[in-house]
Amino acid sequence: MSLNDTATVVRRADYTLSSFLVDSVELEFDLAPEQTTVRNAMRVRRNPDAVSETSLQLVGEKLKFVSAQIDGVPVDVLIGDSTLTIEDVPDSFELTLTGLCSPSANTTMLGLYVSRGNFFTQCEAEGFRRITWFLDRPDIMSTYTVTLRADKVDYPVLLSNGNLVDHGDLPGGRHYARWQDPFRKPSYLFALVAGKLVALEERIKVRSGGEKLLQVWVEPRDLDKTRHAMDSLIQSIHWDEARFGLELDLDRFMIVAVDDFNMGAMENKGLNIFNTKFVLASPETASDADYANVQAVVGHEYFHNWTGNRVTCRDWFQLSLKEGLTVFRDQEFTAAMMGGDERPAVRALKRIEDVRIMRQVQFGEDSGPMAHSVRPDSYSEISNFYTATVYRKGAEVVRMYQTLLGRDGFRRGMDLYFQRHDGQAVTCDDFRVAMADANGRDFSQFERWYSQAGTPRVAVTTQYDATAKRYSVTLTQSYDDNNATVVGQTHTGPWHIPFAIGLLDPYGADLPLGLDGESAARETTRILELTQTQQTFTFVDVETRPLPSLLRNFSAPVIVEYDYSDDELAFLLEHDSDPFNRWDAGQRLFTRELLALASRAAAGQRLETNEALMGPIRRVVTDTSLAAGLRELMLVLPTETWLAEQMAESDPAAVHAARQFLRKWLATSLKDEWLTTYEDNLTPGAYEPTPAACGRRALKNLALAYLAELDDPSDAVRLADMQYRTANNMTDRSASLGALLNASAGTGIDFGKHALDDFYERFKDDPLVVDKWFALQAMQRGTLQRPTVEIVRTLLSHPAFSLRNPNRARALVFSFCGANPAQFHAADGSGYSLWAEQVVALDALNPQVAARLARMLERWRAYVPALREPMRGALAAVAGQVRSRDVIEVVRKALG
Ligand code: B3K
Ligand code: ZN
Repeated sequence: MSLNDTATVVRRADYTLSSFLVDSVELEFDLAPEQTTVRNAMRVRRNPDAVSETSLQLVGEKLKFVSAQIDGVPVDVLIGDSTLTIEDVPDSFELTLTGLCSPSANTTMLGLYVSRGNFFTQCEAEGFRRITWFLDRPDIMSTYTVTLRADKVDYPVLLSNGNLVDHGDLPGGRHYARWQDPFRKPSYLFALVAGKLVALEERIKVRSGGEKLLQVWVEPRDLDKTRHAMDSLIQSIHWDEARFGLELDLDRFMIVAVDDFNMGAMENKGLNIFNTKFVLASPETASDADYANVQAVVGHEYFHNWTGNRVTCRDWFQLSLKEGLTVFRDQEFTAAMMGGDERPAVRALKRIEDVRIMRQVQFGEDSGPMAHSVRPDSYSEISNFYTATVYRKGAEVVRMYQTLLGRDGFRRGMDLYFQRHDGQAVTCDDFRVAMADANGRDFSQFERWYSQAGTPRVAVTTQYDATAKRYSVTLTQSYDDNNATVVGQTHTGPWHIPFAIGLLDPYGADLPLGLDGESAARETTRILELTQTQQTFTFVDVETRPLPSLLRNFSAPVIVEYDYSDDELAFLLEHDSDPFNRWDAGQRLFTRELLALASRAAAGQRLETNEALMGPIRRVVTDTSLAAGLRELMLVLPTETWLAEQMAESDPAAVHAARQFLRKWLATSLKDEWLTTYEDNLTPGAYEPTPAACGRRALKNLALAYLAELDDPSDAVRLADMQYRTANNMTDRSASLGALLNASAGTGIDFGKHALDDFYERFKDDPLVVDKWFALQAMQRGTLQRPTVEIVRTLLSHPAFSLRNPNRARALVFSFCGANPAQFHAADGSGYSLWAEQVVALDALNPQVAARLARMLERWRAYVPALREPMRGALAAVAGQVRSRDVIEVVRKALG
């Protein structure tokens, strides 16, 4: 395929019911790496609700046809490029198809493939068609019985969805296992695993009294790293019972870890398959972030058992129905595990982290050529739509229901949703209507959150009438539709925006808020419902001019525009009772300062310090009454990527200069405070991934990172050396290595070599830690003498590097291209050449992963002119060489 071919575009508006249904599927696998035989016997019947067709057309890819029978009688079939058609089929029949696939030749990790000698599957979204011909669409729900046959020595463990109903030996050293899944499911939830695996097992009782078997399957070398995943699974099961009344519906629930996996994990019914990165954890090898991710992803996949599996999507345009909802559920789960409602400041840590990603990744996506609504209208390759918009903005949309309805109202909506749709394949509208009906609300305008792409802006103006003691807040929503026009999105009217607001008195205390016409003053945070383009809300009995705290807890995925003075932001940073907005005020201050510095840097002017900033920051550094984790988040500067996006024309070099300048100034001016902070936040004793201990480690390591910025980094080097040698956990060990690499880049003295070599030697047999070793080097600051691109090029030839393993590719190539903007966007275009080579190489191996990498240049139009041309050139070069639908869609949209 070349760029000039018309790629097939699938449109939401074209959805039609399938003319046939598949009630049951019986699959038999004779597993062998080079050639696996798949026998597929299905009960098919005409769909009484759909247009009747005489012929049955199934889809299948990369399959070799062997035979077909209808009700036991051989039948002719027409085999197309990716179809199998049978003419004149009866109304109801058993269709048996036998075909061959080649798991060991499958480098795409979609369908049936081999990883480290074991078999795994990945079927979402359209991988089942690489296993057998089928009506491979999510609204075809069937029951599955699966028989696996394989060599007993090489594949002692044989797993599939549901319950094990039979197993035994076969002649020739082979054996078999038969699995039956009692629940109807779409084909994308099918899974099998076969190989040399062992399990950590636990039996638990669920609320209604039944006993369940839980298993975490891994390679034998990893068994000692499964406890945290098991604990997370048990926590998830209990939380879903308590919060949503949803119980585990199978007798057995399995998680299997695999080294080669395109994404995080997959929620196959009863047999979740996970990237090892989101299962394995031990203090020595997994960081605090890894521990948190394992808990969140285990939760996410488990929660899909109801939101996704019991109620699934009618078509792939409805993906956010399950993904947005399930991300929201995992976010709430994590927040609850961190301390729940009793500890709002700790809960806020989770919220801040999620919003940081929303703003950086999703807002970025919204303003680029891949912008789409939460429920997209068309796609060329569905794999490209597993995006921040579908997942994270989708979760914000679900969160807004809860903000508008309260937790009880949201629960009523969820209950009605399951009452109406359990066992069905439905749409985002069905979910919205359940929320509305359960609460007697009209959510028709709310539908625009699903259909309109783009980030709304809410401009705020205020007016205080001292005599009448009235304070008016005018909210005006708008939308920069430049990009929408580019990507062909239509904008039909204002959004329904829940806008949380508080008012601070001159001492920083919250005012009780009463709106005009209400009898008594009420809560101190109010949710204003903005439904028109402009609305004014008037608060009464306001004794003195207040300071507004806007969009508390990020109550809607919008950009707030309000002209705060620096002093007002400093005041909010110190006093706001909403921890999220406290943090946000600090970020606004930093962003303002950094953008001013960046424009001076871009103009070749001298960078100067702004002493007014120091007071508020010093107060945060020294405020030991604040949770360490929150202090750390408040003291981390906004990322270079985010800052570059705030510029009229992104200039990564200027942003880097500005951010480094501010880091060095903060390091120098607060040196004693950083040293004290370091000493005060040590975490002696056994490793614990609790929020308190993680917070202390984060703050301590931030202090170390600042100290490494000093002209004379000897304190940092001394502390980092010692920390490296004595660390009993990966967070401390990798942070000290990072500080040493950074001090080296600042001074030109190689402080890091010894630790870097030691790190590799120590962990070379642990792939996930070797990934960290690659990533740390790819993300390090480069120097004129040694740009990072050269280090990355050298590492591409390292014996431990392979583009075939997605985690390894992400660790080295994605970390460099996506998380080291100053080096990636080097003026000589060296980063872009590397990017282009790797996209082309990946395109031939693994289109899904290639397309993710391809997206890293999609926003080329937003950059300064000197970078635009080389970026466009790299995209054009790639466009001429790639073949996959995945990458072609991305580069075509990017080039426009
Ligand atoms: N549902 C899967 C994602 C599948 C991605 C397919 N390209 C994991 C998840 O979101 O839980
Ligand atoms: Zn998901």
